[in-house]
This record gives sequence, C-alpha cells and structure tokens, in this order.
Amino acid sequence: MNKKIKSISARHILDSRANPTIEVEIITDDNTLGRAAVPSGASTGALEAHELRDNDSSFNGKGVNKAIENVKTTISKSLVGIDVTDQNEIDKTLIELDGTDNKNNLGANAILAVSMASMRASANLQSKQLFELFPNIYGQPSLPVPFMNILNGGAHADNSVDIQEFMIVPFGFETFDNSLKAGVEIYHTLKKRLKTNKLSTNVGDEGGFAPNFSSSKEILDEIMQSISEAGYDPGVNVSLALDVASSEFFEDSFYKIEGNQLNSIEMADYLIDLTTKYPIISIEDGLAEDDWDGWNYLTDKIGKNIQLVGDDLFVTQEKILQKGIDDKCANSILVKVNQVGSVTETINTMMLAKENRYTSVISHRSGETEDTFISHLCVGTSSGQIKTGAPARSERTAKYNELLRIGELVGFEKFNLQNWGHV
Ligand code: 2PG
Ligand code: MG
Repeated sequence: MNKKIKSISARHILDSRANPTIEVEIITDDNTLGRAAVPSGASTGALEAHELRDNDSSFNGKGVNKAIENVKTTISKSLVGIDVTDQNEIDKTLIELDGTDNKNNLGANAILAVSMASMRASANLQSKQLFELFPNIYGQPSLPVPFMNILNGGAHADNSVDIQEFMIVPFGFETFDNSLKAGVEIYHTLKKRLKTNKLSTNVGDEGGFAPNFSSSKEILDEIMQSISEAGYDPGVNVSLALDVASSEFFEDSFYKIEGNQLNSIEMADYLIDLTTKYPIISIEDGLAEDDWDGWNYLTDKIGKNIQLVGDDLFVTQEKILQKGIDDKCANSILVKVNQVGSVTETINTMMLAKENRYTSVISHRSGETEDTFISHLCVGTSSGQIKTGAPARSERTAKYNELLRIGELVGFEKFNLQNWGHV
C-alpha cells in the first residue's frame, strides 16, 4: 500500500446559500481519492477560526480564490509526500504552516478542507468507513439522537422570531430510523397545521418553517400540538430543544427579545421559566458569548437537569472550553469543525469535554454542502447527538441519509441514548 499524498487540488463549489466554498481533493500515490467541502455559518461566534474570503468585487466579496491558492501552493508543497494515514502529522503541519492562533494566514476554510479530505483519502485507502477512523471518545460507534430544527428564526430567517432554532428531539425510540421517522412525521404535521392557520410554510436556511409568530411560547405551543397530532407524546418520547443564539440580540448588556430588554439574570430566568412549562431538555447559547456570569448563573440553576450547550461561547476550541469548565459554565459543547479548523483539534476539544463530563453535540452550519463528514464524526466518536437541521433541503437530508446508510452497516439498534443529554 502506497500511502503517500501525490497531489492536492482545490476548487470552489456553491453552498446552500449560494455562496462559494472550498472543496479539496487529495490523491495518493496509488490513486486513492479523498474529497471534502467546508460549511459556513451566519450567526458566527466572534472567536471562531478565520474564514478566508476574497473581499473583492466578485461573489459579493465571498469568493474563496485566496484560500484555493493557499491550498494549491503553500499547503501542497508541504504535504505532498506525507503519509495520508497520519492525520496528526498532517494537521500539525497545517497548523504550523499557518503560524497564527486563529488560522488567519492560510484560512481555516483552506486548512479544514485539506484536513477532512486527507481523512477521507485515508479511509478509502484502507477500505474503511470514515467513522471507523475516529477515536471512540464516548463509546463504541453508535447512531445519534437527531436534534431537528423545525422552526427557524433569528439570523436564519426573515421573520419576526428572535430565537434562532426550535428543535424536536425524538429520543424515546428503540432505533435511529424510528427516531428519524417520528421527526419527519412531526415536521409534516407542523406544515399542515401552519397551512390551516394561514401561516407561511416557506422554510429558512436550515429547512425549518419560518412563519411570523409574536412569542416563543406561541411557537412552543404549536410544536407541542404538532407532536401530539402526529401521534407522539411530548416529553415522553419527543422532547424540545432551543438554540437561542442570544449573542445575536445582546446589545449594551441587554437581551432585546420579543419587545423586551432583559438583563442577564432576567434572560436566564426567562429561559428557566420556559423549561418549567415545556419539555425542553437542551438549551444552546441561552446567554451571549461574553456573558460568562450569566452562563454561570444559568448553569448553577438548571445545569443538573437541562443540557446547556455552548456554541458561540466555546467555538469548538479547547482553551475556551477549559475556561468554561473552570468557571462552571454550561455542561455541553456544540462541535462545529470549521469553528476550529482541523480534524485533530476537533477531536482534542471533544476529548476534553468527555473528560469533564460535558456532552458533545455534533453540528452542521447554516450554510452547508452535500458533504456528510459530520455524520461520520458523530457515529465514530459516539457523541450520541447530532444537530443537522430539518428533514428537508438536500444539504440537511444528506447528513440524515448518510446516517441511514451507516445504520445498515452498524445496526440501527446501536442508537446512543446514554450520551444524549442530562435527563
Ligand atoms: C448555530 C448554527 C447552526 P450558524 O448557531 O448553531 O445551526 O448556525 O451556522 O449560522 O452559526
Ligand atoms: Mg448555535
């Protein structure tokens, strides 16, 4: 087996929001191919690794030609000839080549695309499934509980809803395919109900519906009804989860939500109140990324019973997660490969999470491609939870569909209910 990298090429493809993104192909000496494309966020954390864009007159400044050039020149020169199965060495080389803390030189998009493509090439070379190459951080490979964002607001939709994501969590099933089926049936029921009530059934960036509602409670009531009408039991086999994405409406120390101005404690209390009225098991970014005191308060109040997920807060970075652990903030981390910019660093962050009894929720971005890397990351590390949008729009269903394929291989009953939260 000749494991050396022979060539690395890059191109732009389009993401689900009509923006260019980078796709990389790695070919080994024995002509094995590995291909990967990177996603892109809209409600991004301030400390995310740097996404290199051209900022010129084409594609509204969103071109990725500079990132492509970096792959073809600097990165190619250093990686050709390296053993493609040595992911640590590849990622270390990439990080050293860049030489900055946040991948400002080469671009996290350039580096990540190469990192992911090399792992794919390595799997193909060894005739393995991609998920088999990940360390089993939370246990033996298993399928996740899907967190399905069925109603969109915030930066992902042009409606009046402040909270970004209202998710259903079909957890009470024996197998992944039945869990997914429940989610799909509830999604369709919600659509029917919205139509009947003359509300818009147009969808947001992640495939969830995006009608106008005046309050979160109204939305949660609607979703509860949809769960029941679809034949499921809210709180018994299907729970709710929120991504508040509150950094987006945190200004001058206040949360501007639903016409109110709440201070940090009031915002936390508002969320706590929601958890007493609805079967909410997980809240992501309930407080803003720089409101550490608010996070500590919320964690102290409900962290024993509710999964509190840091997304913008931790940006998948080990050092920032360590601060959260030290300061007793959150009990879970959202894992987005492009927030940190390489496979190895993603794995290291997840290991730190596991060591400290934090759960890991593997996540897509709002701008996605057909790449299904995260489905494999989730199964291989056995994180037990994936958030990858509504069961609609091909860039979202691509991830669920890949999980269905993996389910056939590993067995659908390998459905991880142990690591899916704090309830
Ligand atoms: C989030 C994500 C994905 P974005 O906030 O969790 O749902 O959105 O990719 O826009 O950051
Ligand atoms: Mg989020």
